[in-house]
Amino acid sequence: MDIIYSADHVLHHAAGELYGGQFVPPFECPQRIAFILERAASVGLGRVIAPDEFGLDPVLRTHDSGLVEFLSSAWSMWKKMGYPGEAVPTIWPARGMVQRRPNDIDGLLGYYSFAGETAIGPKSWEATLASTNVALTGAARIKAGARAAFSLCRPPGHHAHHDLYGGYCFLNNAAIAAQWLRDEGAPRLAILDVDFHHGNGTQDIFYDRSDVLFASLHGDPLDAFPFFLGYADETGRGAGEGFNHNYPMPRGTSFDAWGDSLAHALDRIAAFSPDALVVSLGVDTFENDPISFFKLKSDDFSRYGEMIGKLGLQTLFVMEGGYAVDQIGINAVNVLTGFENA
Ligand code: 5XA
Ligand code: ZN
Repeated sequence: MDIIYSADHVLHHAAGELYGGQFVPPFECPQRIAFILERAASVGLGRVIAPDEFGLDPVLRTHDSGLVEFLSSAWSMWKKMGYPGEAVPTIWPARGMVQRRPNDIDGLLGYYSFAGETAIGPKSWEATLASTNVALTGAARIKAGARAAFSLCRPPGHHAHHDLYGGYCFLNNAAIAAQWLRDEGAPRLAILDVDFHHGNGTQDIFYDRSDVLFASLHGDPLDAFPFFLGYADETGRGAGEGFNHNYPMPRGTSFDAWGDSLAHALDRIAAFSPDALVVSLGVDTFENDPISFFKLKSDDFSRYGEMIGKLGLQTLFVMEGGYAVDQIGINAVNVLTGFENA
């Protein structure tokens, strides 16, 4: 399958994130993508293709214009304050406070985010747009009839809500790609999120809709980021009731139980009979991932790629998380070769 890739992802390279009370090098780093690309080349996965430019219109079909305007101007506002470091939020409109958009950059960072680990640097916005173009170019391959495409996105996207960023995500690449396919005439889309973390942003974006089914397999939010969304009883709202499926799983989950959840989610997707499938592909379910708690082994990624392939749907894979950098290439590419061998 074709691999869509932009070297501009390196423009976003935060100096650090707050983790465990310390400022540490971010787990979400440019080397992740280099390892995946290298592994894809070594197994001959497919051609590497540069993204096309789609402009902001497809982004604004999915995201709030206030968020987009904020993300595009946050760095210059931050620099005007004379701050020495990167732009990170330190205050949020929490319970009991007013949800009112402030003027000041420190207030805006909190207003438009839901978590504090995602630093904005001088070129984060450029990298974000490139990542979204990578996803959209993959979607265009699917529209053109390709059986599958791999959008090697970075920064990732599945945590980004309609009007919130966080969890290393600024714009929701998978959601934007799915909406674009809808707008280009596909009546029904399914999004399967296999990242260790719940795809809270994707859920938020499609929660009221029956034309995009969302299924997410993830660490139980009682114990895992993003903590405040991703429970099994979140099943959709209004017209969207019954089109949102969460599979939270406990610490130590291995492929036996994880694969059962996947089989269940795939049955639901098959019953929905979508025109195409978008997979939010995070490989932080791996047993050695430094910030997650599932126990999948490298071979398990091949097994589940094959399960997804057996659905027989046109499938766009959109890269999300995965922080065991030494094995990220093997694990991500195992999913894709498993899919192709189905
Ligand atoms: O899928 N999401 C992630 O891998 C990022 C989690 C960020 C936790 N602070
Ligand atoms: Zn993740």
